[in-house]
Amino acid sequence: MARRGTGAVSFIGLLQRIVFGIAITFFACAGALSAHAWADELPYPQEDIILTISGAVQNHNAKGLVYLDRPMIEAIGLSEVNTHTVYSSKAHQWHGVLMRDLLVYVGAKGDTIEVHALDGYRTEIPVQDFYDYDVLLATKQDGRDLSIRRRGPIRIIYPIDHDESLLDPKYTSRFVWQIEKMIVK
Ligand SMILES: Nc1nc2c(c(=O)[nH]1)N[C@H]1C(S)=C(S)[C@@H](COP(=O)(O)O)O[C@H]1N2
Ligand SMILES: [Mo]
Repeated sequence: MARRGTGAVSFIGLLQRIVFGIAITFFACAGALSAHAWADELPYPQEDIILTISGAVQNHNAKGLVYLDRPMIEAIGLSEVNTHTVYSSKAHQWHGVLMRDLLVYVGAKGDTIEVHALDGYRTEIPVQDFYDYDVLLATKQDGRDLSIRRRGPIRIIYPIDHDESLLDPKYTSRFVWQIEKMIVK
């Protein structure tokens, strides 16, 4: 009787160990999987969304795309450039994030960016431009946040005062203002 009892206890003990082992394995795998999923996650914007990036992007904060607010864009790292735009009468001081840094942040895997503006304007920009030149996605002009009225909330600024060849219409059509959306292709 005592023997059978011990046998029953050790059988239950073995069962417990097996169940425990399976549970440990399950949680370890689940942990590894969620850690992997987490690596692709970007924080969700806390303020007004001013830019949506979709298409061939590896990092997301919504299904298949990235929403960004001004603080998120600026947190990538602000650079500064002093330059005219195509038709401006004087040079301005621009602050913004380098386009190549923004593309790294979202994990862009493509060679072209389709840029859409609030006025319906749309154009394609080769990613190569962002490695050939310090192209900014500007959030500030002369120290002030860009408003829609002042061609914001964000606009692309090429350093034309530093390289005259950028005044070619091939490039000037890429100086998109009032940007709302980018699609990586
Ligand atoms: N949203 C938007 N961006 C745009 C355009 C436009 O019509 N809408 N025109 C483009 C063209 S063709 C040129 S030459 C430059 C002129 O920019 P600027 O007036 O700021 O110098 O803006 C570019 N960006
Ligand atoms: Mo233009």
